[in-house]
Amino acid sequence: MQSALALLLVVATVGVRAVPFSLVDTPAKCTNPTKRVSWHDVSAEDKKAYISAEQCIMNAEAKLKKMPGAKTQWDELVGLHQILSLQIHSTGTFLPYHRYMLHAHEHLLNQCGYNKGLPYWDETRDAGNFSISPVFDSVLGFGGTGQGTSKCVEDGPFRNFTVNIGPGFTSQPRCVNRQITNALSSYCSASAVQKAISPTTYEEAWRAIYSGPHLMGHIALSMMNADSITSNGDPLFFMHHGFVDKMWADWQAKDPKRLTEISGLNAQDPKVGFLEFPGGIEEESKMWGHPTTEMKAVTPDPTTGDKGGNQTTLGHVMTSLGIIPDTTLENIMDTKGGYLCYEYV
Ligand SMILES: [Cu+2]
Repeated sequence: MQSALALLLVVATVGVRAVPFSLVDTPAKCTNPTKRVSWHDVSAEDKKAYISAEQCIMNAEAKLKKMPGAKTQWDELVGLHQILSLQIHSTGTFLPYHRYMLHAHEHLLNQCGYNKGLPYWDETRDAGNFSISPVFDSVLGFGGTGQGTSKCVEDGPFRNFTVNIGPGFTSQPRCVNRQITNALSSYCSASAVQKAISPTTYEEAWRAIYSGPHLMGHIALSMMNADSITSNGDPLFFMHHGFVDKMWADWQAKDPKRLTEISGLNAQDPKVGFLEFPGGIEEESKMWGHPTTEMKAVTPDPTTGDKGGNQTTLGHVMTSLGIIPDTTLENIMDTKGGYLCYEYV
């Protein structure tokens, strides 16, 4: 009986292995996770390497020719966020998709020679007084608050840099801009984070993270005029979203069952749109317009992998339009699951 069971297991295992994967992402084992370290604790040498890799992405010519208006690889990353913005905000895919996008960003950094773990910004350490944070250093950071009416960042490594995507669903060359409001940054405190990751269901947790420290951080930083569609034009966006991703990872770490727990819509309900704005998509489009025909032509079907339904499932297929291969949501649930292999320290 036991040997029959063993045989059955062998057959089952071989059977699973024999299934051809249509997606290029057969998870390997994660034995030595890379460390994602807060910018405070990154060495000067690694900060320089990260910044110069970021500049390399910004200077690299666009190669996918899919994101309308993109001239550089940075523009392609911003264009990706623009094209998917009505699917990945205020939905169940918000946390997983931004985790996947950090991974796509990491791939571009790797190609530009940066091979350490992705840094992030532990905002709890600067909450209430963001402007003193080392992330705003003009040499070993992202430059400070913007100047003049344009709020262009005029110091630091990105001061002369042009983003060609945005605002909203347009493609107009503009500076990296931001505006720090210290008072609002207190909503990114350790206690605010604890509150955001205290819910017991994924549905409540993503909403608490989204509307809590995630949203408040965006408002406190006002990156790219706080444009919900293209705020990732500011490289600081990825520091903030590492912080957001850590919140999800910390929530998941409280119970192993949470590594398979997913729910929520896979695209915005047009009547609701962004949770933080009233009126739904039509009303909100007065701020940033509509996706253009060219954008619509490359916008993925948000139900792909979700059996055609509007609810996010583990089978949900995430695409970066070619920056990295498509993958399933299941593969990115665990930051140490093999497809991904990192941890926040
Ligand atoms: Cu986003």
